[in-house]
Amino acid sequence: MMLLLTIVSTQILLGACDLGCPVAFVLNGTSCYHFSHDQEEYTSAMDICTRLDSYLAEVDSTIEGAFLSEQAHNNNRKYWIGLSDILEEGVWRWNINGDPPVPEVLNWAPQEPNNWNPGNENCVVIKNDGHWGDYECKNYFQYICETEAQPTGIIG
Ligand SMILES: [Ca+2]
Ligand SMILES: [Ca+2]
Ligand SMILES: [Ca+2]
Repeated sequence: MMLLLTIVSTQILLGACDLGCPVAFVLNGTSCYHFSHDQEEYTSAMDICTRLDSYLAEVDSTIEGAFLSEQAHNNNRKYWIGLSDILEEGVWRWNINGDPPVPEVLNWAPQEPNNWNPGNENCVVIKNDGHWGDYECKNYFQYICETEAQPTGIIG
């Protein structure tokens, strides 16, 4: 009886650890990601992520950053992420919470961020090669929405 209880509770614990994602999102770690096919201006991409109960991706760790960069590289696309210096030039903050990025996740390409002519590059993409660059927010790029993965229930 004791053994049976142990097995059952173990299964419940394991089951509770199974994480799932909404349709059109892929699971990596504890987050779900939607890699868009359409191209949008930055603010439109933000709005679309919000409508999908998500937000433009926030890179919290080097592991997460490496995953997103790998996807951009594999797909050979540029993707907006949720980092900008819209509020204060040169001060990079995540949209979702206003926090600055932790230094170890920064993956700027050489010469970036450069706020290039006309000095109005305030939004960040992960480029095809996986490095980050600042671009004008009115550019049309694909984008990555992120949301927390949710437990799928006690039956894995
Ligand atoms: Ca994240
Ligand atoms: Ca800027
Ligand atoms: Ca730039």
